[in-house]
Amino acid sequence: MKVRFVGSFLENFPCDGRKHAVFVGRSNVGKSSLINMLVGQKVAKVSKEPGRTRAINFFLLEDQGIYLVDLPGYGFAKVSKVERERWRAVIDAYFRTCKDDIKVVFLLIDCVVGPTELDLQALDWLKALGIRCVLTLTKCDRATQEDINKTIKSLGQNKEIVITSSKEGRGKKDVLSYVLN
Ligand SMILES: Nc1nc2c(ncn2[C@@H]2O[C@H](COP(=O)(O)OP(=O)(O)OP(=O)(O)O)[C@@H](O)[C@H]2O)c(=O)[nH]1
Ligand SMILES: [Mg+2]
Repeated sequence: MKVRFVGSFLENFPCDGRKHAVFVGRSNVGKSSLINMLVGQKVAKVSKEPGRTRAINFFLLEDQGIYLVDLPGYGFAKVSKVERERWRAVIDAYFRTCKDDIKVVFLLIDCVVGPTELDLQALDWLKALGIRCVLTLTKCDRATQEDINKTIKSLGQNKEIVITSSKEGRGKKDVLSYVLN
């Protein structure tokens, strides 16, 4: 898949008529890893240390003309209140200005941890904006079937759920079908 890093943005986001597929979730949940797994290249920076992605990173699928958008993670305790507020403002500005370009948001949830309070708030907020959300369970290679069932159950009647492991390539086809179709 031909993919190009377009840039890191805090404002003046590339809203140019191309569709966006957006990856959202708490710090360290595996957003950047999932993007790399989908495109089959290490384009997004992955780190063991949470809070690695510090701006909104755009990657362009060149043949399809679709942006993959990697958001900074939320819920990272070590980030100061001021910084947290700054991220919130950037993310808010992104969704409000680019809303009509967004095709789908993948809200990533760790399979073992399950949905956090912040995940559920993010889901409500995105739904209120009328944005399509696909709940994307991550790191399934670390989870038992019981963990997976429990997490799915705790998501209630949310219908669009995909199960992924960036480490093992699981869920690639499912996620790509939302991105491309
Ligand atoms: N076992 C396993 N580990 C994973 C998987 N996906 C990501 N990780 C690990 O989880 C850590 C965080 O991954 P990232 O992709 O950087 O997470 P992120 O959501 O982009 O984090 P921020 O940029 O800080 O918001 C890294 O150590 C990854 O190697 C997975 O599917 N399985
Ligand atoms: Mg990241």
